[in-house]
Amino acid sequence: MRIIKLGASITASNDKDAAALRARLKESGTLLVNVMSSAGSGKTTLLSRLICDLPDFDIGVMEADIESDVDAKTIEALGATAIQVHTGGMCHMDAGMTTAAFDEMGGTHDLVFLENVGNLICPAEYDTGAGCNLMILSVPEGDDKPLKYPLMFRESDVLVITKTDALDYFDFDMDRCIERARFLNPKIAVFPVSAKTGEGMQPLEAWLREALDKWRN
Ligand SMILES: Nc1nc2c(ncn2[C@@H]2O[C@H](COP(=O)(O)OP(=O)(O)O)[C@@H](O)[C@H]2O)c(=O)[nH]1
Ligand SMILES: [Mg+2]
Repeated sequence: MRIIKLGASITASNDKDAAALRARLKESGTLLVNVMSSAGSGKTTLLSRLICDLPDFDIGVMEADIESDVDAKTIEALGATAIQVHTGGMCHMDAGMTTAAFDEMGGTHDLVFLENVGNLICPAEYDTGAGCNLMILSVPEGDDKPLKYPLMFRESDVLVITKTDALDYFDFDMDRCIERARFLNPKIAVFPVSAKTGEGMQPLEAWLREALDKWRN
């Protein structure tokens, strides 16, 4: 298990670093998916399910956390390449940090997921160089989150609404949530899923396959 410690990029322009990484990823045909959500909403569980459901893809995962290596261990146990990134207290990954983590991971992969630091604020403010931003909102967090964290919903290409197996226990109005998200970002693709039961995963996986095809063409 490799753990690397990274501080904020000292490069003046994060956007420049992001564009450079994206160009490299395009060249190598690797789709980098930046996964963002609150802590505990289900990022690692969703990634674990995707790794098991997409055995034909070579998948790498960069786990960004302030501390610990539990998520990287979970991912590695499933047979995917995992690297744990310690952000040195930073609440997000920037493009320089993502590039360093990607270089450290090495190898060639079809899909690389960046499990960003858990919060709905800072990660939305930094372009990591990813080809796709995927955000997760879980049912227990509530359907009002698009109202409170609009930038995250605006910056995301995909919204995964997870823990749908818990819908009976929470006052979560799915239609209202999707309407609020689409008001902020009409183009956002929305997938209600349960990473626990597997319900709803198939359309999300089909979307990812298509996104990889588009990235390569
Ligand atoms: N009921 C239910 N629980 C889930 C689901 N996905 C994740 N969890 C639980 O939510 C908690 C946090 O999940 P985790 O993947 O570690 O979240 P992360 O911090 O965003 O990576 C764990 O107890 C998971 O078992 C789901 O689809 N349904
Ligand atoms: Mg996690």
